[in-house]
Amino acid sequence: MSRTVRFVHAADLHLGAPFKGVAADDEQVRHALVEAPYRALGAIVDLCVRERVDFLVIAGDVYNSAERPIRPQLALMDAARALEDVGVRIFVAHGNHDPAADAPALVGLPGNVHVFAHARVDRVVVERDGEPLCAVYGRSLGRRDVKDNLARSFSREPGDALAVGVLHANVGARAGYDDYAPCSASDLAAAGMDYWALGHIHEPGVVSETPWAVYAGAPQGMDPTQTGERGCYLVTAEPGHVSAEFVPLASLIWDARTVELGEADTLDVVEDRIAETCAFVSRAWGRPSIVRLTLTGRGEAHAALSAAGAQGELLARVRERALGLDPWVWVDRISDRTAPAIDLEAVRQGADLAADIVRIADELLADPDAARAAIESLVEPLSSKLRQAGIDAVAALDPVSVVERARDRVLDAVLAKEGL
Ligand SMILES: [Mn+2]
Repeated sequence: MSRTVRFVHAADLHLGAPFKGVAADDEQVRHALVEAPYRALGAIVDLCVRERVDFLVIAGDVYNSAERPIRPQLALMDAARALEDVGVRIFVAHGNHDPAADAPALVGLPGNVHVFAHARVDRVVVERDGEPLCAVYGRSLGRRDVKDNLARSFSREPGDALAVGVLHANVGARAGYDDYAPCSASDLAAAGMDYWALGHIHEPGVVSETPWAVYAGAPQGMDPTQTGERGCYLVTAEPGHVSAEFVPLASLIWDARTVELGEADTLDVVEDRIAETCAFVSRAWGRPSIVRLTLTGRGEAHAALSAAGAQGELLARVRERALGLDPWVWVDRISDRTAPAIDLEAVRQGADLAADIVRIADELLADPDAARAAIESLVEPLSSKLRQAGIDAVAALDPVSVVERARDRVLDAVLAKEGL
């Protein structure tokens, strides 16, 4: 009889999250945002069924708020019933968003659900064919701002063939997250678990492999900063050996891209460049996505974008084009970080550092042989090695464009320092 345990580790579902900070006036986008956490829960259930796992653990923040509105509670009940039908148990530890104390239970949960207590660590033994298989230890946060080190209250019993710990905690004082149930990786190691199923940090990631301690991350990115793939972990464990595989499940991807507009001179070219980026995002994820764009580069586009009303029109037009993609892309925001084109003639007339740079470049541009010699002198220390490798590093270069690019790069740095 196999002693191998398989389970899904999820966390931070935030059912009922309002998605603050996104101004999506498109009905399709708003609907996708509201539904995304529920779709993630549905995808977790599908994964449990497909992989025929023994159990599911949810390491806190199942609900987005302590009030726990009715729809999130019904959604968890539906998920639990679906898993009860296939004999999968669910272990839930509450987190800082949905602390265990004062939780109004408006909906009854089926018998396959175990919610961990908050006053102490609970231990539940999962059996197979009447034999103990794995002990699951867990502790909920009793209130939002728990400052105690709860990891230290966990301790494996000597007879456990396998032990899994479930906790919503900030391990290693991770910046950007509230320091609730703070603990260190060595506190986790001291408890003797084979696998720590952690919640709280929305970025998925492995904290340690000895023992395994993993943040599942939110299965659905919750705001524009939670970019990229999100999901949960599928864990396979037997005494002495654990492996964990990240499984992507988000129905909606947050993305942030930079659009370089150096060569773009007019607004229509800018629009096409942005549309190309959106088409790339659509293809890359293969799912609906919400993107924040930053426009960069020095050139004529800056003047076009600075014209009255230009950015509002541009946003409306690219939104419409990106929503027409399949899968669609919603452009949440466009930030203009472009800089004005450099008026070389005006700089040349000056007597400052920028003028010196332009004059040195002018001399090289007037004499392409001198430019080529200057570039050759740069690679001179490597010339014999390059020859041995059969590479002629200079022949393929156009000295004029090398000098122009170098000039513009240095001027960019100088002018940026002067705030231009
Ligand atoms: Mn959370």
